Amino acid sequence: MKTPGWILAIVLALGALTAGLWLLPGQRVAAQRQLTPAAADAVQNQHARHLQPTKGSKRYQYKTPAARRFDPSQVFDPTPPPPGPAPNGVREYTLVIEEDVPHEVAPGVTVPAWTFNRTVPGPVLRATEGELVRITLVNKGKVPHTIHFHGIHPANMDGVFELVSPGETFTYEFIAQPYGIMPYHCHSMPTSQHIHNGLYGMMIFDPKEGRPPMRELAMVMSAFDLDRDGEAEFYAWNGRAFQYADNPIALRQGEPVRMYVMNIFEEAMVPHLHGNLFRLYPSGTTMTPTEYTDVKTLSIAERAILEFQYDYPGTYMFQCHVTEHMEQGLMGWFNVLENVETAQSRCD
Ligand SMILES: [Cu+2]
Repeated sequence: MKTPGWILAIVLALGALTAGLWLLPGQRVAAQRQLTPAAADAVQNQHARHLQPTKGSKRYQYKTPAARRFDPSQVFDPTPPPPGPAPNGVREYTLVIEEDVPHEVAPGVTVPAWTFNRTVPGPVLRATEGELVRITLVNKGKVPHTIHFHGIHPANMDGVFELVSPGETFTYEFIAQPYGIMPYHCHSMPTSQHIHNGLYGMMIFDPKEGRPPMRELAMVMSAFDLDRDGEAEFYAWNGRAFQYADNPIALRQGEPVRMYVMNIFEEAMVPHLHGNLFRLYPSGTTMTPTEYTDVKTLSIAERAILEFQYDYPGTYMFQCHVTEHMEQGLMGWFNVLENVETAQSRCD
């Protein structure tokens, strides 16, 4: 009796499938892609490696707004001091350096940080272009420190040569110029260590004529390499990984927002808004936006003003678009609340 062709076809197909299952993984890929077994094994290994979670994502993934894990009282207030003229044209600040201040860098992970006024980053300093800025450094640490300010000022106010010894104070004086976002940080050697330990912050110089009033946010991007292996474990907006994921920032629909952003870590960062684009003012040193976009690569110590408003209510992520940085803490949520008047006018 002759076997029907369709049965033969099934038997052949099953045979081929079984043979395929018995081949070594490398040979199977080789058969599919016509690679040598060695090359196919390399491809397999590559795939296996790419499926591994990153160092940070093994420990944490971003949480939904409901999963609050950071103590709200520990959250760094993203609102900078308000703009406006200083009394008598003089802006005075005192920055106290302390070492080994407990700092919860991620929920449940506390590190000994070096701090200006006990926070990482240090407080946002603000002045109007042309004002005299007077900043007193009090060193309560065990090693010499300085403060180096970005901006235009004389060499003896640059915070590089004068080391302020433990127990001593030093007063810096300079004119706030030009307008823009200026970082400040310790410049004591090894500077990489002093900055990495937490001695950095943002300074905002407002233009004399001021910028249009808006809701304002000041956001420092940084990272923490806890085991000092050259690879950071945590990345953060304002010094704590995931703090604005656990405690979202509430905005109003249609509310104009000005976000001052600075990267103080030694890797490029890419601030990115979801569901929106922003007008970009590089370094904050211009009154006219140069770009309308949703990402901006900030190189080391680079900063920018982002201006935007949300047209639709809802929850939106703001993140670093370096995805590993996002997974390791550099993300948060805007909760955009519906503007009742807007909703009403839409119904009318
Ligand atoms: Cu220092």
